[in-house]
Amino acid sequence: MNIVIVGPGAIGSLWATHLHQAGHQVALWGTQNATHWSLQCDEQPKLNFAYNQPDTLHRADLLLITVKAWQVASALPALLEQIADETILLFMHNGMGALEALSDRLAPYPVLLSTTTHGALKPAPDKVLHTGQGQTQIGPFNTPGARCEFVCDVLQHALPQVSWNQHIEHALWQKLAINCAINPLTAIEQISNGELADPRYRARLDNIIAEVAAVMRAEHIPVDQHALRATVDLVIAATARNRSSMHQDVVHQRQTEIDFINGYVVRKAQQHGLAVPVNQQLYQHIQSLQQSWTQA
Ligand code: KPL
Repeated sequence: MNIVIVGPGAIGSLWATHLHQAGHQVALWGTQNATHWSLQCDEQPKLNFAYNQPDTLHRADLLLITVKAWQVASALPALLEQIADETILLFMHNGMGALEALSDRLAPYPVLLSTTTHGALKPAPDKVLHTGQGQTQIGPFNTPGARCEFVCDVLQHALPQVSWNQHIEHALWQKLAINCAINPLTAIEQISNGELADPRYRARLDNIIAEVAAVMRAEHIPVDQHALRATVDLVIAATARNRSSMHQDVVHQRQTEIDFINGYVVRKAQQHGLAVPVNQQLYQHIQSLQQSWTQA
């Protein structure tokens, strides 16, 4: 397939190298001023990719869009102008709600959503490290997307395990709950994921998950609150030495994904008349941190 990776950060670069190795024609689309880009995954040979070449968009069968949730709305219009109506759009990012305001514009295209637990790190612009084996789920955002289950096999062949989930929003909510619990707390406290196992964080983690579970129930998303809470502890243990993406964003004073993580929960809670004070407080804390950098 002709595949363009839009926003080749750590996860995008990981998929770029694996899809290339699986025999696909892969190109990159990003913010650098370049026409070619090379990438090396772990100790594999360096691979060369076309970069920001409009003809790669014109003939793309699949766009794998790995920009952050808050970048989707600004990146998408220019891309849509350059692709064919049959081009499949597959989004892979933390958080939810990035496509809500765009669903009319996306209606003609087959659109897929995904969530992955692979770990990746980009220590240099041309280097990506696969730091943890994970799993990927993909599923449809709209009716044309529901006919694209074969994309699951394409991805599975390149970087297993990949499964098709007809109700991908269920998996996205599960991941959202995990991010609501781990990301803002690690960012505010400036701690690694593993430090959240300290008993002093237990009550706050319990409350975050109880609030998210209440919103999930209101949204008719199946949820077992105790299992979800246990999953958060498993992720904390499995990623103990990692710094969460929001912690890293805060350290580097970069815009975070808070609007699409706890912010999304707060907006959904408001729609259902639910109070989510702990998520609201975390949302406001990260927002005020962000504002302090832009005002400085
Ligand atoms: O997705 C993550 C993130 O950092 O954004 C977790 C699961 C918390 C791992 O660090």
